[in-house]
Amino acid sequence: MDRIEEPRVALPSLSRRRFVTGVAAGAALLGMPASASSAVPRANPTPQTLRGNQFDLHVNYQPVNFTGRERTAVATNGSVPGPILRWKEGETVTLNVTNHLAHDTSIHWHGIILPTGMDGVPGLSFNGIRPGETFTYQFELNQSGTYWYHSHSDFQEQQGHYGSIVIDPAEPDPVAGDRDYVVMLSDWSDESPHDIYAKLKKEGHYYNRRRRTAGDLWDEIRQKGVAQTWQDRKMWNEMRMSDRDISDVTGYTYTYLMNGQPPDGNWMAQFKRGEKVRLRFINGSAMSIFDIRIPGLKMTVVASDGQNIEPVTVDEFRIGVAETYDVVVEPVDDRAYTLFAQTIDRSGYARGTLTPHPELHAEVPPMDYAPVLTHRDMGMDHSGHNMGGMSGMDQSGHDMGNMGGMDHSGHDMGSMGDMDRSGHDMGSMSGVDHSGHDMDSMGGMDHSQHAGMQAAAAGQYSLHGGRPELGGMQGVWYTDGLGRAGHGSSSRIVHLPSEYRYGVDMRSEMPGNGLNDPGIGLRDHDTRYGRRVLTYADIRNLTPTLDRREPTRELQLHLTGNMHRYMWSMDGIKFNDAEPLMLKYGERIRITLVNDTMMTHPIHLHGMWSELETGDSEYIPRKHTIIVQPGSKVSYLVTADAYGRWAYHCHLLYHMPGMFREVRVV
Ligand SMILES: [Cu+2]
Repeated sequence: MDRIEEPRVALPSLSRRRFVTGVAAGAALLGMPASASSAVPRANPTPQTLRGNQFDLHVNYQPVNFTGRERTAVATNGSVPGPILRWKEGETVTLNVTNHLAHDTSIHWHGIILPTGMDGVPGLSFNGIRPGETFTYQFELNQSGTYWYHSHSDFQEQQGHYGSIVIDPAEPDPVAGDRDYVVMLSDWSDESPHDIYAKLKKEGHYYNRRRRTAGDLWDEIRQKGVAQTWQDRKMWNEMRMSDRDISDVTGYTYTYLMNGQPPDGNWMAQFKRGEKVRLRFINGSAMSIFDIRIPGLKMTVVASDGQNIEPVTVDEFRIGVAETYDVVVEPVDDRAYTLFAQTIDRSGYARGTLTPHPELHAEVPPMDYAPVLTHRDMGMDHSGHNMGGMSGMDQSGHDMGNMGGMDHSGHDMGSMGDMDRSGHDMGSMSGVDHSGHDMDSMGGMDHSQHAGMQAAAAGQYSLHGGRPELGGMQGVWYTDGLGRAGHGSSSRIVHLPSEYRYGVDMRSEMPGNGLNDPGIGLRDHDTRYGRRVLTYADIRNLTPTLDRREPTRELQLHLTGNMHRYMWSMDGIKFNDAEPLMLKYGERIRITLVNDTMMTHPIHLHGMWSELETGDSEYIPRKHTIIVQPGSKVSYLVTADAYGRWAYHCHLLYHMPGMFREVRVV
């Protein structure tokens, strides 16, 4: 079971010939060195930097070797990542994208504000690019900064179809840098993405090698005795949860890349002492959230998602999938520094070196401790609540692992066993009414008491059978988050009807505020390591908010899922069953996202800015991708200034099929 299977993608010789032809044509057009067209390169081709306003991009199969084994990637102009596209604000760019694959492809220009027909989402924006065809994208650039592009077709992004975009500002750049480097982070697997997805569908924990082991079991028995251990294990198993579910896909299969180089490839950037070096970090991963630091250097964060922010100096920051952060560093010593990007679950890292001399390297630090999920990540923020019935639980750390250490003495564990968990899993956990604070009521919990509330909520969460009609004005115009009486302010929760279905396994009872929280695994880095970690609350736009209007309505969406069945959705409804979210052209709305899962989801709205409400309404940062932490909520403002059909989804590639909505501006 633990063996990594061979990917089923194998190139027939005919395809290979076609691939070679394709690259040769691309090389000729772009003036690439002839060696790039040799059939099997020894080293992986490195991304070129292409400048100007006319580009010919070729999407090709490309042999690559990131792990010691040759595999076939989906490349752009023969490299993974694809070329760095360097544009200029105010210009109109034309991009001819030719598909040399055996399947449809597409390119989405992530974070670029453009007409919907140029956005590159097959089925919403256009029909996709068929094999052998060329599609011409053309749009005007009204922004500057660091962005990226990637396929929006199938799982091609995971296979290498992504690259960086840098748009130089029309006005002088407020960020001064003597050197300017793109640092594209990504994750590569020798397994085919379809195999990975199939394994996750079968077993959501497949790639999680941190689950409790037999050794842990004996330790637990030594500490707590057989009876207690058995009881605790039984509870966790029945909930089908693990406090170690931080990432779905891990270093068990992934090799993490920095500008296309695995850790031992050691991507290098040079500087001279005293120079200001601008590093444009882009997370082009399929599934990996990174925590970045450069031991020995402070980083001044100057831009988020391409937009200039008021500079913030930190030691470490988290970058969600699809986010970008620009930082400036000023090394004063004549020594090398390691660019260190460890994954959120600490199952691996990407790494490179910033150095004054190519032969000078820096130490690679050990990874930090691996985090475990806590009550806070379940949206069960019990601070300020009387934990009566859970009296023995160690609340200081809110460590779910310690939940196993719950002191059940004095409680009737028999009734605990009576807890009706059929089909409820964590839903029933979050359904516990803590106002009673009584383990007996936990045991005797009866969902029938929620029936009235279900009915009340039902009007807002009607479930749709089959795929909705996409024409006309049909859609969901209004979801009033306030309609769920009691949610948020009280400890009693209201269940969605869908929560009783198999697609949703938990619900955040009292979602915390995601702004001040550096996130799981980073919360004690200030006290433990003396590192200042960036939070969303630190981010203020450099220039004043453009649209000062108050939002006229609020859209509240829950990010939902079932880890065990590996189903992801919004409001318990997956994309195929959902109607579009309707926005009226010109209106300003507030979107509040509540994360009812234990995963960190980076949510991306196409076509319009997501103006993150970090506290100062005068300087709201504009983002294209927003992390919503487990058990937390976050809100942002959107001005619906772009007609048409737009994608709105979680940017974790394997969450995307379900955790996706069409947003339609009419
Ligand atoms: Cu997600």
